[in-house]
Amino acid sequence: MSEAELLRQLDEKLRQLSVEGLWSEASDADMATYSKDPHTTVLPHVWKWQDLYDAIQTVGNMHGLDGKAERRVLRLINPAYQGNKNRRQRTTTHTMLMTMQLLKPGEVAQDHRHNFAAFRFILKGSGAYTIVEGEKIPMEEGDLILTPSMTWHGHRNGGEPVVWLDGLDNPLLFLLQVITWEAFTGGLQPLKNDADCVAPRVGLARPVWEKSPERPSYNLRYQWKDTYETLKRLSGGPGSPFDGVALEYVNPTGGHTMPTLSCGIQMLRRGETTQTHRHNSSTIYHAFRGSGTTVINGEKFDWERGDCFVVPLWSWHSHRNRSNEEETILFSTSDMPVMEALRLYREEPGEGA
Ligand code: 1HN
Repeated sequence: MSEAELLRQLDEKLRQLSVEGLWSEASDADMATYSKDPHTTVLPHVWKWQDLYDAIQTVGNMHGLDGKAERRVLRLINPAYQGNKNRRQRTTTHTMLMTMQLLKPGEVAQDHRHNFAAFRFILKGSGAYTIVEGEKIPMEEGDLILTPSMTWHGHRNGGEPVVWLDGLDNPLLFLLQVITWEAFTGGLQPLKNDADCVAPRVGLARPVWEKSPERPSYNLRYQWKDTYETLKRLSGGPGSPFDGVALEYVNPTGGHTMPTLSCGIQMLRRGETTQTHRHNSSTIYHAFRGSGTTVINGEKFDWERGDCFVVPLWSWHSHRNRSNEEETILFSTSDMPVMEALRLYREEPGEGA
């Protein structure tokens, strides 16, 4: 018997024993993804505002929230994951899911909680609010609202149709096989007294009778007027060479927005082009104001107001505001806190940076 045939028989026997030699073909293919640089399956992609907005309006005109779905949500699927059989693996990046949600006047999105973290970034409309752990959080354009892991949350709308983006870390928790989800039973969650809310504990003037371990580990609402004011005031300074006037939404201790997700907002000033860099965290962007071009591994991706796009991990990228008249503002979310917590975070400036 030839050596190849002997090996084939051995491999077959090993397969039955649920073991495999590092010499087998399958392992060879696996080894090809080991290299000096990280290997990602995430593809860069742009989702156009008009396509998403038209689709969510169409669904909104077709049915209400009762029965059909708990949330009227459109999931942004990375082209690389479009073919995945399991819906849980049809995600925006390997670690994050971004969705667009529409809540119409008078609608109630039922309360639930889960161990995956989520946030909302409000795009359009006024008069809706989210209840997080009994705290009523108004949703206004440009606000960032968090629903950290295991917080009860539901949405209500007493105003105009409201559209927002949700960002979630559920693909990561799915991968870790630790996902949990539960519905709130017995109607709607009750509202808390003001004195029990997070909001009066996370500013720079805080209750003296509460010490750090008792303080909330998260903020719930970052209002657009404050965020924009900060951007404007810093816009006369140098900013980051890679991101322009870039801010991270921090938690009350100064750490990342949430343990698994960082949220950011950046202004690219008129005509501003950033320097190229790369890092092993992935980012999902939303063009909140203005228009621009992001070069990802040498390929140009144009985006306009309202578009969303993905920059996969370890890809070289730089941003440009295409307008010489208007500032551009990008909202973003990234899985950087995960890499950092695991001591895996790496970043590199591009040539000439
Ligand atoms: C979810 O619970 C919300 O609470 C939005 O508004 C989007 C996408 C996947 C899984 C759960 C929400 C979601 C979601």
